[in-house]
Amino acid sequence: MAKGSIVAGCIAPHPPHLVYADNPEQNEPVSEGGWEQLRWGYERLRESLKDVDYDVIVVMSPHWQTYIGTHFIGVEKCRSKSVDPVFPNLFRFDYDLTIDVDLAQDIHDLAKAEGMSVKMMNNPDFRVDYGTIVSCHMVRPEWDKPIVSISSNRSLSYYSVEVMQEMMLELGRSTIKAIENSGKKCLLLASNSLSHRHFVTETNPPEDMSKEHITSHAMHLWDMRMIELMRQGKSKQIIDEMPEFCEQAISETDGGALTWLLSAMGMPTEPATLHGYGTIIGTGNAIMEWPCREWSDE
Ligand code: 2X7
Ligand code: FE2
Repeated sequence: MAKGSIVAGCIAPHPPHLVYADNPEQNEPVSEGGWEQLRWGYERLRESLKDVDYDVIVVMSPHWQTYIGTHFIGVEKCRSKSVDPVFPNLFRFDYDLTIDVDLAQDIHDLAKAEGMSVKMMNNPDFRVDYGTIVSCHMVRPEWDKPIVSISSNRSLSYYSVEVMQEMMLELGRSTIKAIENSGKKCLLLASNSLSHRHFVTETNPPEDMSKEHITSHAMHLWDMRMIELMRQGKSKQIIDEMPEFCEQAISETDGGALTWLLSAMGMPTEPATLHGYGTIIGTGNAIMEWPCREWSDE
């Protein structure tokens, strides 16, 4: 069997506004559009992946928060309605998805063997979080690929950003080992915004783009700095600057997804492609792709 691989690693932000603005049939609320820069960015990412052959999407979301270890959905079929607890007016989405339980179990087992605290989530009534759903929907609206859904262990809240990063670096190494053993081609998604300071009131209508902008110049500077580091392939520097980024930009990378992604890809020095950047209720969001399939092994 050929070794499995990562075809691409992406940052795929998940504000429910993006699905709301796209008006897919699965979502109840109806909009007049909005957040086009980001939705056009997702279009460019989908175009880039159009002819890429892959078997499974592996996604980590900061909105499935677990406080004792990292959890993996271990139920093959998940079907329900997902309602965003903060934006029920924007996101009431009927989902019907398939989990690649074998790959989830393999990542779980390898991480466990490395001493990590991990758990398979076997509750058939579990409601999948909106971060996982929005990122997967925006990347692959056909819903024709199984996914591996990984929780965000809030080790930053419990311990520190350094502990969070050590754990996510290990989880990334276990993830790539499991993928290689599986023989599968995988698309990896870190489902998160960059700077994460948001407005506390909503405009009427929510898609009024005349009110949308970054919350502060400092947040803008942080977002641009991180995007430039990604575009220059400076993964190690991103890891080194993560403590300041999480603290000063209240970044949603605090959930560990970006650290996990960079580690699984082997800390790439190759440049990432920026497909789009935009703000949502003041938060900074970048759609990035590391096209690992184009890198040679030599
Ligand atoms: O989950 C989110 C987010 N990360 C950023 C902005 C708005 C809503 O939801
Ligand atoms: Fe979020």
